[in-house]
Amino acid sequence: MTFRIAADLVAQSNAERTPALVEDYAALGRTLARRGINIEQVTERVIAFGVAIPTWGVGTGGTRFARFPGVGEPRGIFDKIEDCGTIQMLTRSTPAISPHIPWDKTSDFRALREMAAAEGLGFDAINSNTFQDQPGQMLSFKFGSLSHTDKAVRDLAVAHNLECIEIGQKLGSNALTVWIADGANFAGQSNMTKALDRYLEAMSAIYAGLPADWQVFLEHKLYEPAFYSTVISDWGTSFAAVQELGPKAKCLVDLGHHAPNVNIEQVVARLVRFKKLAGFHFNDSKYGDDDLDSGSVEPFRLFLVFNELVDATHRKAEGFAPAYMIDQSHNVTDPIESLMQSAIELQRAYAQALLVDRKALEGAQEVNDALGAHLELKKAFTSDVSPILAMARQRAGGAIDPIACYRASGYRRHKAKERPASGAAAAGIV
Ligand code: RM4
Ligand code: MN
Ligand code: MN
Repeated sequence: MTFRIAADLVAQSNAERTPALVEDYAALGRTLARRGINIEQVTERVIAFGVAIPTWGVGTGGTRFARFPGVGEPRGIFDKIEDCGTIQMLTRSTPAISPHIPWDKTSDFRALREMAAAEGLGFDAINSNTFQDQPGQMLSFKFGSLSHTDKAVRDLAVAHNLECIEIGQKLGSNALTVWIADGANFAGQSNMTKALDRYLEAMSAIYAGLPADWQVFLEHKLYEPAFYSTVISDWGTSFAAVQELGPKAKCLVDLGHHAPNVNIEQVVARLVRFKKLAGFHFNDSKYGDDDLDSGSVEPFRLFLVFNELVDATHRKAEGFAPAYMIDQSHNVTDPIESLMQSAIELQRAYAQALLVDRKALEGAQEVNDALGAHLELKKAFTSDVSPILAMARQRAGGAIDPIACYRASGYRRHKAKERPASGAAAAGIV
């Protein structure tokens, strides 16, 4: 038996915190009631919100300079599921995982699905990987995959994506996310038009292999690892591609994949308008694709993104059902703590967006009261919704303070012993 956090520990940790929470929640309820908001309705919606954990996010990330592994890191997909289960147990807001193939490959996908189900986890979009060569791979993706000049390489990349769909079906997923690293480092290196043509042709072969109830999410990225141009560089290219591919293709927005200062909430609004918003890879950034924890750098921007999402729900925008996933790299924190906090920050942005008085906002917009409209957003954004988030967690069976509870459990210390093959534990540091 591997170590699991005892339900008793959560109950005890909650019992200590309940009296203060009840008081804070009641006080916030009264404040919101004066603004015509029923706190219970907000709490219900927060409970219903879920975001998928990326399986690669529970291991320590790394930069192109170094990777400093932590102790007790997951050694494979089954350990990752255990960590994701722990996150879900304490936060109750991460009911799915987003796997990455071949990183999460196993000989027994049925066992994987069963283990995930036992942890209360389902499978969200499956991510393919043609940005690396796998051991023993005969043809290389060094100069591209779906847009490669050599048809044999393109075919290999298509076959990998079709295999991902097959695996996803075994896991109960219903979407494939395709991010390619294809691009160029030098002006003139690649014919930008032909590269896109080749991509579209290869992508339509993948599209043709989608089961009836599946979707494909195209994830654009401005640069890195290609630094002069990338084939699917921006939401414009992504949008044109999904239009050409068909109704099952949509655009995925990774918050770190845009040019600096791009108005991401506006991109979101546009994609909603054209029924092409696939969903998100949430993270935060200061400069580029930093993959920092959600809400840690620009919480107001995150709120503005959620404001568009709540607005779309409020307007009952047709075909609006985005997939929510986190895509982060944890280099200096315990990944489990970062992911729990990130899930909470996403719920926070969502809850704040739910507090926007849409009628008042629209009224101000209609009469061109610029400051009045802005203040409606600010009123919601500056509201401390922490008691709502904590109450939602407690009611859903989670921890009022997930990080305190996690730390008190000694989970990482136990995993360091159970998973000696990894990181510092292997070097005898723990
Ligand atoms: C990329 C992109 C993809 C992710 C890889 C690991 O930058 O964000 O979504 O699968 O990183
Ligand atoms: Mn991503
Ligand atoms: Mn990225």
